[in-house]
Amino acid sequence: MTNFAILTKATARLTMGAALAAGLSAISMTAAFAQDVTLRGASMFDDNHAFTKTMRKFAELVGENYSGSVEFDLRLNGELGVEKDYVNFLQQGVAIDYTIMAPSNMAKFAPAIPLMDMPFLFRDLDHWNKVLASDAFGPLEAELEQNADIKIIGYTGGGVRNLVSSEPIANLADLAGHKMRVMGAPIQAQTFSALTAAPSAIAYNEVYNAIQSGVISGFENEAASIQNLKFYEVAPHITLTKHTITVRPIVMSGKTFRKLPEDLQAAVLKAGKEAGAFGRELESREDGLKLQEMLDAGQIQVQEFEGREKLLEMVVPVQDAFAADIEATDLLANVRGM
Ligand code: X1X
Repeated sequence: MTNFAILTKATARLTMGAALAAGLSAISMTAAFAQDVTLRGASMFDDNHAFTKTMRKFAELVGENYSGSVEFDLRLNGELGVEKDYVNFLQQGVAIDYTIMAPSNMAKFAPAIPLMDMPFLFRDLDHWNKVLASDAFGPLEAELEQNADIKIIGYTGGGVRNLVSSEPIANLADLAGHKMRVMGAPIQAQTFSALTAAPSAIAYNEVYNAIQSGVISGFENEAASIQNLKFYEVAPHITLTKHTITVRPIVMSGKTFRKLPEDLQAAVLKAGKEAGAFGRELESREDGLKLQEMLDAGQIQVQEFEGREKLLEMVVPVQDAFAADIEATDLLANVRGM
């Protein structure tokens, strides 16, 4: 199969998903007070991706902790769209009940939440673990719940985001003017602008095509997703900027959550927390292995970024200004100090 055929299939899957989901008006839960409940989830990936495995684990754990009847209807491969669609559905309480979502894809409703996946926030995996084991992000969760009626029930993630490009990027000189896609939250574009790149916010399901047609020269992503969606076909050069260790909330629509019986709510909260721990261990363990698999298969070329420390210096003022803007200066200081 040619790359073009793969692209056509994958893009059609992701693009049609939004339209399909918008047409689904039936609430996923059979009835608020009935015994049988069906919860619909969504994943942009197939069964091999850590997000999908984490959502399968979530379903299994809810089943173990709840004596009533509950079914899970997890739609894969972007059948229901991409994260920027999911956030609308969750906020409105239609089409899906739960998913895993990048904080930067929820900025539209909760401007402060992208602080969680701001580039260069975490020093290393230990720091990331420490922050996620604390309640440092509590105020951001509260804002999301209040503004968007979306509830964070656990945290997964653990992938390391790097530059992914059609041409090699070795240093700051190569990065200057580099046309790259970033997620929709303003802090993402601000960060990469400060690093002298030329970022633009493009929907995830348009990235492959935009690189293939030369509209952009690359983007940034973690190994699990590069491999799952075959981005290496159009962008085989990985530069190890290691700028983000992902934080990916497992989220549920507040409208769904409130309709669940109390014992099911308790099971969902417990399972969300435990599935998050499962997913964090899985993705952080697999991250390097997946890079190696792609390298061994001749799908990617990997290089270090010369002078990575300089990037850290360049983004600090952007981070400080963002935190001041969302009145989270203390929160940022607390995270940095952990
Ligand atoms: O860059 C994106 O929009 C996506 O990248 C990966 O697939 C995931 O981290 C996903 O959550 C989303 O952020």
